Amino acid sequence: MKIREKKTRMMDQDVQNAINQFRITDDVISVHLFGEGHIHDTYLVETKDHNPDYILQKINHHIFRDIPGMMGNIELVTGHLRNKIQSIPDHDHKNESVTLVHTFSGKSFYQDRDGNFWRIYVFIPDAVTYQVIPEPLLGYEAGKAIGEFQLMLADLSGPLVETIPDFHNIDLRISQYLQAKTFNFNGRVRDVQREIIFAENRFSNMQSYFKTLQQSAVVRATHNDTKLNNILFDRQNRAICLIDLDTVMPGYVHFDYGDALRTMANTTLEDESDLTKVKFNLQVYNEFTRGYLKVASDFLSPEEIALLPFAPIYLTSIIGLRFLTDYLNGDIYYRIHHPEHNLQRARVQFKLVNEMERSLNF
Ligand code: ADP
Ligand code: GN1
Ligand code: MG
Repeated sequence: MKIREKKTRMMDQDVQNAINQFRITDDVISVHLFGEGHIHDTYLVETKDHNPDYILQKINHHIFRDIPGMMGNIELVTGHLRNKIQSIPDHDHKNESVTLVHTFSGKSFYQDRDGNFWRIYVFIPDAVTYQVIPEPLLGYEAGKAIGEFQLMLADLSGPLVETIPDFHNIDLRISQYLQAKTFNFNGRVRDVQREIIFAENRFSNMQSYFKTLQQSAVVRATHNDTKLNNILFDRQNRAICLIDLDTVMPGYVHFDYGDALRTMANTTLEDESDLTKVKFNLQVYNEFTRGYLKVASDFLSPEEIALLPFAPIYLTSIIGLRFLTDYLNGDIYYRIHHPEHNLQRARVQFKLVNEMERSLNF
């Protein structure tokens, strides 16, 4: 691969060096920051013929502590998904999986001299991601896609590493929150009294729900980060695939179902500043559930199905609590674009929880 000098003159040396490690045969013509993820530095790498383009990511290794383990998971999962998809009779481009590009030494990631980790995926062209759902039927498509993802992984050969241990365990999230509240970085605690009361009032319900999941639900290979912008859609709004496979690990289907609805059944953005716009969209909830159960009712146990209704409240509350904790910690986890960003995100989640509780009768 040759990087054309003129157009890439301004390219960061580290980015250029990272790209050079991977098996890319076409000339790179431009590299720029891309997407709306909160965790990694993501770049679109365009090549001369766009056949293909690539997604380069500097992986956040403060959050993901076991990069070889995580990349091993992703290799296992993407290989398995590709085999499954290819075995579907007359499959079209509608069903895809992300594809990793390997380094010249055959690895799925590259670690540079500063200790940073990089990886490259083939860019899936003509795909759209949404921050807010454009129409309720997209919920149906997304529900089916998440059900199919779980179904395809049901016979995964080999165990998955827990890339972030206890990711959706409320006990862990409460203890991290309490630590942040006690430390009280920048004295922010006094500004968030209402949010503190709202969250703490829900702790015991969330803890009992999590305990019930541990007692009655099946541990499966789940995605664990099924927010709307982690699904690619085609121009006809059919789901192409789930992306962001970093948190694919053992979990409960309730995490995927709940996190999807946290974003899809919200009538507005995750960080909307006008809280009056935050409403729970019951039609999307119904469409999503219909699509999900169309696939998942074949493999879920009756106990698992019975535990689905509280999952959107659990996930929205836990993500709200994590945003609040990060605000109290002085914004060390999620990428923010202004000083109150995490607080704004937390407030949206809590408002949505309120709306969900009313609509779903909890
Ligand atoms: P983060 O963990 O930071 O959210 P993601 O892996 O979700 O990072 O990637 C960020 C964004 O990059 C996605 O929301 C999507 O828009 C885009 N993206 C990631 N992988 C691909 C891909 N293979 N093809 C097309 N777009 C992609
Ligand atoms: C992060 O990686 P991204 O931006 O898709 C986070 C999720 C949160 C989400 C909130 C590894 O997801 O758990 O639900 O932000 N991912 C990680 O938008 O913490
Ligand atoms: Mg993402």
